[in-house]
Amino acid sequence: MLRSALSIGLVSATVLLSGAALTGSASAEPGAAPAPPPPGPGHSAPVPADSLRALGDRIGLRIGTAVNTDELGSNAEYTRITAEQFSSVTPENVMKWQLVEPNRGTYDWAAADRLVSFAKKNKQLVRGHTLVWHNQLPTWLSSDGFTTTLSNNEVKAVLKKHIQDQVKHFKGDIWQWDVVNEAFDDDGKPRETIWYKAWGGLGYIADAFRWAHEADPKALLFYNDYNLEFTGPKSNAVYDFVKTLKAQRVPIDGVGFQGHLDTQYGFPDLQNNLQRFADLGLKVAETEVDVRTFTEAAPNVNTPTNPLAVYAQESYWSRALKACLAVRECISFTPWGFGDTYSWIPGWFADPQEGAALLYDADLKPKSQYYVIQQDLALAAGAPRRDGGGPGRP
Ligand code: 9MR
Repeated sequence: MLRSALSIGLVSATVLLSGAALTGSASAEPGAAPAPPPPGPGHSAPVPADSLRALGDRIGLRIGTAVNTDELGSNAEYTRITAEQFSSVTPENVMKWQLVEPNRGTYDWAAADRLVSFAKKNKQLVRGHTLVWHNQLPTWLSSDGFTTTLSNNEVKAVLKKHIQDQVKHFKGDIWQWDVVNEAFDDDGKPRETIWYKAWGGLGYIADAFRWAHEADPKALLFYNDYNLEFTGPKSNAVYDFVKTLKAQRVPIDGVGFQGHLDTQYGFPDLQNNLQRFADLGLKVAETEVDVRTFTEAAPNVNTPTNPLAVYAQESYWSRALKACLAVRECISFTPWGFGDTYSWIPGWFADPQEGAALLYDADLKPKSQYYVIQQDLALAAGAPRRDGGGPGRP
């Protein structure tokens, strides 16, 4: 049913476009609506009524994607899908410290700026990712996130400058900032990163949120991590920690649940975790969802070894979305990219091989997982309407 609705949607978009191209100046008749601009790199395309973004809009839920900025603009199909299907974008890499300040004191904002301007043209909001992390740091600062040649005072000074400069650069353009990413280990202990060591504890996190808030008081500020989906030592530790941040009036607005799921593990009690964090007075979001499964060896890294695995994947996608739908404070649902070719999974989980984790296949064709999500959104009109505001606070 929805499959055919989708193809009808695409057909009408095509008709609309070719009609505009054919009529040209004829559309300048008195009273006629102006022809929509042709889709292309950086140009806004008409949003199909059955797209994920249009369906999510009906209940105020932003459907996002991580974006590979090398493909955006250079790959027409990738660009079209980014514009048509998603109402929020997250730079997969280009706002990370390693990329914005590869040489100390010299910023390169070019790729991130291009994404922000694409988002404006396409009426999308931006999740800024990420200000404080132990990965993808420039080598002048640290090659592993745990050791550095800088003194503790220098580390503190460079983090403050980094946050102030980056948040000011994008001031007014960022809806949600992942201020701090992955500060806890799976056992619930703080990760002993260069930040932890310089501060002698987790004090860097409150400072980071305060500096970010000063630089852009309207941006929503998030703590972001993986495996918060499951109740356990990590999720409990982060829960207790953000509760103390709230008690200390640190300007934290939300918690991001990355949602990197795998069919070999049971589905987490995600809704319960989203709700208990929301009950602390926080917004929540699913920020990096993918659902991996065992796949064949290279070059078929996105072909599941078990043909039945797709049913587990469909179920996990659906339940991950429904957990967000059920929690009013869940303001965005963001898969970590949309084409299996661009996913981080096959490269990272290669022994044993896993892959096929996203909603679109290696040829950028929607998979059955896409249609499940589309149908869930189409049926979600009765879910609580949410208001994530944006950019900035509601
Ligand atoms: O998808 C990102 C990949 O291209 C990078 O090589 C990798 C480096 O660690 O980071 C990936 O994105 C991560 C995100 O920034 C934070 N959560 C985990 C994501 C997957 O590793």
